[in-house]
Amino acid sequence: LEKLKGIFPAFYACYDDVGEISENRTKELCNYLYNKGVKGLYVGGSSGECIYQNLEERKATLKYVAESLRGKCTLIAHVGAPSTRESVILAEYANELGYDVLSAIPPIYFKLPESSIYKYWTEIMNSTDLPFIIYNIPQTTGYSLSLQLLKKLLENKKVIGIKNSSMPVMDIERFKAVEENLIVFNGPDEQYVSGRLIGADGGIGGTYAVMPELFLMAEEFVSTGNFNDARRIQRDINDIIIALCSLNGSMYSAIKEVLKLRGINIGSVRGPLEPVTGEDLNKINEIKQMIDQ
Ligand code: NAY
Repeated sequence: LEKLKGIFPAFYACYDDVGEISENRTKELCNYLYNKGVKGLYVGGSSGECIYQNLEERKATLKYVAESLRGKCTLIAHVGAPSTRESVILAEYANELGYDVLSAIPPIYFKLPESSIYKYWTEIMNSTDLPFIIYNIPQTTGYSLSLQLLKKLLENKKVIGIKNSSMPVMDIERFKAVEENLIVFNGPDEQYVSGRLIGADGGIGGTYAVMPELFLMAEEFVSTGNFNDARRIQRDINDIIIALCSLNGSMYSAIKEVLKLRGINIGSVRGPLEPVTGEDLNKINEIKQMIDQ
């Protein structure tokens, strides 16, 4: 399980200039992050704009990432989709491609009982032999993982971890209290250091890929017990996240513009996410400098 401990950027959707999935750009981003030294990637999640892509597009991204990095670092495939049927198709495909681990959000749109959520995750798990990471992100799905459902899910040995994006860091501690060996990933990037101190084994985050150096440094400081420096890096990270979120357009668009200045062009975002425009585009360079310092 060592291969699951550390920094896992949530991989971004990589589009060409007309907004189609780009093989070249996907592979470029893979190499960029691999060369920075990340532990692995979380592919096709929120930051991958999975919610705005059809099945074929999601499969294409899974394939290009596997072709670039399979066997070189740990690849986690997010396969959550509106229907169980599509989620299972993605799970089986990720398995064929050689992904190491599967993960999924709970069902979205309809508010379903825990029995349905249990069944949904279980059917995904039953479709392959791969281990599974629960994705808990109440602020977007409306469902917050209960300890009761977690205990029930843990009867299945395929459940090896949780990607926890809920805001209370205490949730990480409570999940660990249920099962110490469970791998828990910190979700909110603004709380990486606190998440680690309360028990997270590493993190999966939407802003890691635009500033991998900073998260790798924060992790280094935490794991060597250098907490003052860890806190200092967390402050820098939070200044940058707040700046990324302060522009018109979506955070992911701001991130993609910064990446362009860093030499990585992965296109823009898909509607309804809005691109950064006008005056605010001029602020991108300042954000890049905050990262480079
Ligand atoms: C994913 O699946 O792409 C993620 O890991 C995204 C997790 C992000 N949470 C949300 C609500 O989007 O990393 C966080 C988030 O981007 C970060 O904390 C900045 O707010």
